[in-house]
Amino acid sequence: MASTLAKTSRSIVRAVLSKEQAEGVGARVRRSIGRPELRNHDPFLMLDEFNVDNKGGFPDHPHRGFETVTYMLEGQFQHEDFAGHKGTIGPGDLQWMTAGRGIVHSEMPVKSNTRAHGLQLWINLPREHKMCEPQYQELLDKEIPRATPEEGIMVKVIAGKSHGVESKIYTRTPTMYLDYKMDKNKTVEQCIPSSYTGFIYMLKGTIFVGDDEFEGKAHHTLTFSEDGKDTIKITTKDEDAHFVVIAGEPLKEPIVQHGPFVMNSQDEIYETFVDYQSAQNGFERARHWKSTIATQ
Ligand code: FJE
Ligand code: FE
Repeated sequence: MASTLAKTSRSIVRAVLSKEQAEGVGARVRRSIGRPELRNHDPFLMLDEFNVDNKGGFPDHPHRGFETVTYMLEGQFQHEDFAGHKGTIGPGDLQWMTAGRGIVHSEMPVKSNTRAHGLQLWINLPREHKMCEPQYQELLDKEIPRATPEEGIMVKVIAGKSHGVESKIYTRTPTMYLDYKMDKNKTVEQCIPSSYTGFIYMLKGTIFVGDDEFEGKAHHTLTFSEDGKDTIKITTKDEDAHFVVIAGEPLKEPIVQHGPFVMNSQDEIYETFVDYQSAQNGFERARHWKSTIATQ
């Protein structure tokens, strides 16, 4: 009886290592969600841990139908879009961009810095929000609330809530995004809505997850069981650990992706090509636009 009562945590159903690959222009990414073994982890489309030196980046490119969430770990990144929205994000800062009906932008490291390191998550939008007006939600490191379940466990609450602390990021697709730093020899239980799919992406150290203590190491994605349980138990042993917990409500809608365009049908993808090429229906400003940051 006691043993069945103790089995409250979700478990890890798979662990996948992300090796570095080339992406963008001269950039290196470790692709988590979106790699062949981890396709369409509804509602998530992609998670990249990126490393870009001052010669590389992600010059002028479009998006439609989803959100890009950029979270910086080290260094500085500049962005500029076709509507004149421009800025720099540094270590610990967050840019939550809803592309909606259309954004064309450029994402480049600040040239004087040697390395920009961070995470970019792509979250799919539900049908009724795919063509919404683009929106940015930007938070500096110091504006992101922290939870400390106990000494030696620090959680930055990027989206959703943890241990009574709630983020003010508005999510059109219900999403939880937590940045955990745990000292060695700690245990924490994190609530996760039972309908959410989720995973952990490991940045540093080793953790042991669930009642059977599945071992997870740096650069691995650990996907959660979908068993209706509403917590995940995480333990550290002889190493400190740094990881993100990402979970969300699956949309359960058809996904047709063509690179940076993610819609519900092939027809909508064709319409998107036409809209982008003829600069209409959200891409008006794409005509003749060139960023100033992609070419120094
Ligand atoms: C993109 C190829 C790309 N991962 N991580 C194709 F590289 C991209 C793209 C990114 C990206 C940008 C940042 Cl800042 C961080 C990334 C892929 O921009 F959108 C397509 N379609
Ligand atoms: Fe982009």
